[in-house]
Amino acid sequence: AVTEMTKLELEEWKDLLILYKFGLDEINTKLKILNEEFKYMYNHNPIEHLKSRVKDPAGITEKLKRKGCAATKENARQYVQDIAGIRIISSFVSDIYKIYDMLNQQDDIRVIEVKDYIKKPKPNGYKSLHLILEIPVFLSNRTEMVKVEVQIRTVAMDFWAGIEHKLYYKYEKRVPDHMAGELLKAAETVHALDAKMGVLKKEVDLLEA
Ligand code: 0O2
Repeated sequence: AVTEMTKLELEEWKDLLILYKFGLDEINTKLKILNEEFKYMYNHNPIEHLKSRVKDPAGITEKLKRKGCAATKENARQYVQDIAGIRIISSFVSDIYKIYDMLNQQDDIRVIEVKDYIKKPKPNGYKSLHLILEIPVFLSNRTEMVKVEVQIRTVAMDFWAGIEHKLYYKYEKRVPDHMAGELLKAAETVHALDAKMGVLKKEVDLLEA
């Protein structure tokens, strides 16, 4: 009976979640074009790789609970910004802002929020550029505006975030002090590595110019 219930609940979420899947499809196509055009013009891919996902209903209702909201689809649309999520990994910090500029320029994309955890990292050392975008999805009988959360970070930032995320959940959101200290030191190393790679990239660009 439990699985039947779950199946029924899942059905109810399906029509909402498919909208977010379409939103991801739209942004993914835009990113693919930008990456290919950039490669064609400058012989360099600003996107190393990317991953996208639609949050599952369990994840959405859990987030709503955390925010003190009832688990309705209306609340999900209003309060959960990351139902559709894309994580873009770049080689260089400069690429991150290039991708942001390119998305920001597109007429049909509305940038709702920018959280720059690169200029202002989180106290634990977390770095990434977070964007909440809104994009129209053209359906057979209407147009829906869909929100997509985009996280853009370097390979080094992503390596750090992956480890931190694991520790955070392993220790049930209370990472022991000595480990938090090590993570902060590692975040400084990430910063130093990204800076060094940026300098090397500039030199390579000069050689190629
Ligand atoms: P999970 O476990 O990845 O699903 P909001 O989503 O707007 O309600 P918030 O915290 O204001 O909440 O948004 P923010 O700061 O933009 O963070 C959203 C997502 O960024 C998180 O999703 C994480 O994926 C990632 N993130 C933010 N801070 C950290 C951090 O310190 N370490 C790591 N590893 N990732 C981080 P979730 O749903 O909160 O978490």
